[in-house]
Order: sequence, then structure tokens, then C-alpha cells
Amino acid sequence: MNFCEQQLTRIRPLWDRVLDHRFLRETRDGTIARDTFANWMQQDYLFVEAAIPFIAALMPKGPVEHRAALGRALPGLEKELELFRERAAAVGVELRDVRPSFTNHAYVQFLLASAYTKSYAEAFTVLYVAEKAYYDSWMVVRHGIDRESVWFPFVENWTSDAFAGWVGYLQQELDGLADSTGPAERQRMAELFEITARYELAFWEMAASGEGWPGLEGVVEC
Ligand code: MP5
Repeated sequence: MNFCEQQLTRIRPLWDRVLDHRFLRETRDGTIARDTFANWMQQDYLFVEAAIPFIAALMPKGPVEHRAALGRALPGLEKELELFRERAAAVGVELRDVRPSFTNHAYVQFLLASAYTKSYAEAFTVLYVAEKAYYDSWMVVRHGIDRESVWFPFVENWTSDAFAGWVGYLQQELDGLADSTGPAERQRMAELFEITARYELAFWEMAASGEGWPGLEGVVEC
């Protein structure tokens, strides 16, 4: 069994919890509160902003054969930010001056630390799991959401053939990286695979609950 398939099988109960999250079910069924979806939009906009330096930091560590694909991802992410801004303007959500939630802050720090301090194969694992999680998650929403929903453009973004192709490419390349590494690094890749999946679950949980930070009360904003 290839590395990705093996890991997805190993963490199946966790992955199922990601895909069965109420945030996704309620978005699919059209019952999600506008403020809940707006909270996800505000937080994910910050996450996507951080995904750009993450991929840029990954690039010089990887094989030259990966540069074109990783390089193409960057304008893709800028386009994605445009989609957020367009939807935010259409539905009246403010994207400026948003503070990252605790979970978002931690996930972004983890993302960037992976790119700067881990091996290429390990950081590439984080990239794959984050993208695969969004593909699978938004596929759940796609199967049932009203095409007229104001949120549908997000569904289209992460379930498009182009995005499926990108995730398929990452999977094939990650399997190749795992095959050509030793057991110790493979073990670290497996750990990062699981941690990234846990962050994805935590992100939906944060989006659905509106979680911020402990200890904000009474502190004057700087
Ligand atoms: C992605 C995302 C997908 N936007 N947000 C989270 C929390 N996980 C994964 O990444 P991208 O870069 O938007 O395709």
C-alpha cells in the first residue's frame, strides 16, 4: 500500500470526524448560520494568506521537478484570496482587521515552522494533508448544497477538476518521497500526517464554535 493510502487508513476515525463535521453538514444542508460561515471566511482568509509564504519557503528545499507545480500554486492562492474578497463584499463580511483565532494562529505557526525547520518530505506531507482535507471536506458539501447558495463558489473552488488534479499530483509525489526515504523520516512523516489532520478537525471546530482566545477580556487592543 502506498504511503498516503496507508496513512489515510491508519487515521480513518480522525478523517471521518473531519468529514462528518457539523460545519460541513450545515453548509451542505443550507442551515448554517451566516455568522458562523462568516467566521470561517474571516479565519480562512488569514490561513490562505499564510499558505503563500509556506509554499514559497518549501520550494527551494525540494527537487527542481517540483518547482513549476509549486510555483503555479502561488498565483492560484492569490486568485483564491480574490474569491474571498469578492464573496465577502457580496455578503457584507469584513475581512480586514481580523485577529487569528487561537487554533488558526497555532495552525499557521505549525505550517510555517514545518517549511522552515522540517525536511522537504515532512513539510510536503503537511501540504498534502491540508489540501486533501479541503478537497474531501468540500466534496461532502458539494453532495447536497443548493447551487444557488451564496457559499457555492467556495465549494466549486476546492472541488474543481483543477484542484482534484493538484491533490492527485501531491499524493503521487508524496508517495514517491516516502518510498525514497528511510524508516525514521517516514515515521516523522506519519506523525505530521496525523497532526495536520488534527489541525484540520480543530479548524472546523473553531469555525463552528466561534472560538477566539482565552484571556482577551478587558485587555485594550494594541
Ligand atoms: C486549506 C485551507 C486549503 N484553505 N484552510 C485550511 C484550514 N486547510 C486547508 O488550502 P488552500 O491553500 O486554500 O488550497
